[in-house]
Amino acid sequence: MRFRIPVAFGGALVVMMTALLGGTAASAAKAGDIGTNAVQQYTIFVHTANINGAGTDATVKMKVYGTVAESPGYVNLDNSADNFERNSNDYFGPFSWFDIGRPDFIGVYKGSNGSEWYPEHAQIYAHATGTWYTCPMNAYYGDGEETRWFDCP
Ligand SMILES: [Ca+2]
Ligand SMILES: [Ca+2]
Repeated sequence: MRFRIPVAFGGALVVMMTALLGGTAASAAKAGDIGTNAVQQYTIFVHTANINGAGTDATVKMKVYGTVAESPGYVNLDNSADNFERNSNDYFGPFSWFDIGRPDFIGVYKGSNGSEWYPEHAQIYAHATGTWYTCPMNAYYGDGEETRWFDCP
């Protein structure tokens, strides 16, 4: 058993690498044909509201709950830009996850290592189907650590 598990995991990694190296929606859709365990790519977008004091430098993490599965834990949302500033559009990823189905709702964590934050909405892009899913937020996060959940209708 100890030998067989890494072999199966290696197979999953090959699929993941193929999806990453292929990089196109077509190759991702092809990976999606394998079954519910297929690795697919997702990009996360967050728009911070254009209101006074909306921006933050705090750590922000997100978990996406789909109709089939969930993203693997809370994903740290960060890139080389100064993220989550007032009226900013931040894109993260693409992330390679096992197929989650249709994004149903999201959990969004904000750390206490930054000021208040007022995100307007998030969007999840499923590369395999070329579909954006919108999750309205319009939420006020205070200075402290907090996790909130939002539907993606
Ligand atoms: Ca910031
Ligand atoms: Ca950053």
